Amino acid sequence: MAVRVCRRGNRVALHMLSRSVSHNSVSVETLSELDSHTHTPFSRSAIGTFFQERPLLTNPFTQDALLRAYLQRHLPVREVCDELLRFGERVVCEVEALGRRCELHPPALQRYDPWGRRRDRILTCDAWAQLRRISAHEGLVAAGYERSYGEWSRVYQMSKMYLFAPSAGLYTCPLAMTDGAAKVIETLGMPARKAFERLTTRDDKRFWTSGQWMTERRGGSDVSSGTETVAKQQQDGWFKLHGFKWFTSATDADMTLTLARITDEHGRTTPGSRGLSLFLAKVWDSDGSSNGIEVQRLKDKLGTRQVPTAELLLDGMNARLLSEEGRGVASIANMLTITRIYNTVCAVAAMRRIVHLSREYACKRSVFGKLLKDHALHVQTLSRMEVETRAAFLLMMEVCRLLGREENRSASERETLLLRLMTPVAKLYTAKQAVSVVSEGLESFGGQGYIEDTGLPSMLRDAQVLSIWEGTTNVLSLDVLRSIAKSSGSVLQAFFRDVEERLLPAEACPALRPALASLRASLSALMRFCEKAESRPAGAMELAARDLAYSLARVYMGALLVDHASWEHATHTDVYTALRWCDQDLCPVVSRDAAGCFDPQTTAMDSALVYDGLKL
Ligand code: MFK
Repeated sequence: MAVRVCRRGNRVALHMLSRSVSHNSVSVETLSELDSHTHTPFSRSAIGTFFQERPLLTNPFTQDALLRAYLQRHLPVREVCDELLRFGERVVCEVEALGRRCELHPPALQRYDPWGRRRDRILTCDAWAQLRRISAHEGLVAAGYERSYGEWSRVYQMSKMYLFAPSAGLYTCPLAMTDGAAKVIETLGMPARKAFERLTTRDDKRFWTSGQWMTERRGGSDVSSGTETVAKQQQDGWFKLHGFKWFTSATDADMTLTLARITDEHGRTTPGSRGLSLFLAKVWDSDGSSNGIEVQRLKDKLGTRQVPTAELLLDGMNARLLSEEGRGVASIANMLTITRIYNTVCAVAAMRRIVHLSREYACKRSVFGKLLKDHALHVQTLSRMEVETRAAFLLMMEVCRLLGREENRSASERETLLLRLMTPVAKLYTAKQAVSVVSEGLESFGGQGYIEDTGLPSMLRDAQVLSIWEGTTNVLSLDVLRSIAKSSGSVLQAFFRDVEERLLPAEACPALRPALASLRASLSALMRFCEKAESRPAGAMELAARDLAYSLARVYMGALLVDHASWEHATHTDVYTALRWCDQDLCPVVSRDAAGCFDPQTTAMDSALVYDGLKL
């Protein structure tokens, strides 16, 4: 057997050449010629007879015991169950293949037409268009606004999204921004009713998706000082925007929300957050030409290759002012809440999908004389992935439930505070879990997990973005501090009360005692840590921000698992999950504090360690 390498452009094709040896004569055949020989005994023995069965994707709704139990407990409506069962089937039979096609046929930029005219067309594959149609018909955004299930509408909508996400080739990205834009328009009192109707319709001919253009070259996190785009008011009241957007996701969107600084009659702008206003603009005109936008290039990304992400020069883009002047960040924050919740849903869905495939594979892969599922150490690894996934699932659902209650105007003050606090906590924590669980999942397939055309590696690439876009882990940890400061600590009081109440029913369940004890000890330690916050030296809370956010996440997830395990129809598995979750360090901010990690001198030590040996 020999290998011939052909180079065409950047693509390398490997051609296997088979040498069929008959005594002294060697003849060289191509692979296609070889195919016609596959029934000869010799070629069969060369290939071998064993072929590993691949992991099979089956209906993700029927496979998900916790999703079904959660709905049975909180939303026991027959039609919801039937709908998710049907949709789960569609995901397997239709969406999965479309998502894969999007990965294999990434978008391209057609900058010029054959006659040299500038076009700036973003070309996406037919599968991307089909996912758009399915999203509209299935009401993946619309369901959040139809509110057919009252305060449970977001739980219903996000259950569907959760089934859709891991198969959908990142079409959840435009859907997240579309939902976020609808939320902003609704919160601002419907200043753009027609756009809202298009964003939330089930009619695919009328359906619009939206972008969210916030990131400029000076900063994706520091939006307030990094935004250079200016908006000049025109005589008709509209604005022309000039600037450069460095990362715009799903740039094939129909419209976008974006931030810019309004200039006064002398061309001056107000610096910082107070100078930013929110604008709505159509991206493309009806003839397909862009609205004063030049697409500089498409980004060459590690993952999310299915999604067109572009650098854009705004060169007189027509836009209308959506927010009050200077209220851009506060107004777009409503979009961030929605996209961060979508991020959470996608993270949990990615974990669920890899666990689904890993456990299925373990039933058919045999090594060292038995199936993987009969190797206790392998099953222990899968079990740990399952615990992470279940904890993340309950946190995701709780945030969706809180959002639904707020939108249905049935949220208590405590629930509103919890939604504000737990949105960044859920986003930052589940994103990190997803990278870790998906990575572990790939390993459970051995070398096959590293092979591109199994479809597994793209799951890890796509998971990696979850902790980056929509605010990195540290930026969101600082957002947690912002929510504490802005509410004068009320978000923490809401958190402590909520956890305490969730633990009460578990007292009647002796099996949960170790988890209960661990959670109560962690909660008390966390309260003491937070009480001392004001007396800490300047900068100490910022140093503690990430560990604080992790502690809030772990304690809350533990409380949700214990709450679920105390339910009258809970299973032994539910109790076991809660116990396993609570045997970790639930409150790293307290243990790290005890180790002196937030003392003033540690910053100098951290810096000395990081820059040890750096030659400038
Ligand atoms: C699969 C799903 C994925 C979704 C796909 C989406 C793809 C799109 C990709 C992207 O667009 S990524 C870009 C995402 N960018 C970010 O997430 C920005 C990250 N940076 C931050 O979040 C900063 O913290 C922030 C820009 C908000 C800081 O801005 P400022 O101006 O320094 O914040 P400031 O002054 O603290 O707050 C201004 C106002 O906003 C305040 O309100 P008031 O004026 O009424 O006091 C804040 O309370 C409010 N605010 C800020 N963050 C908030 C918030 N309100 C509610 N929730 C928040 N999270």
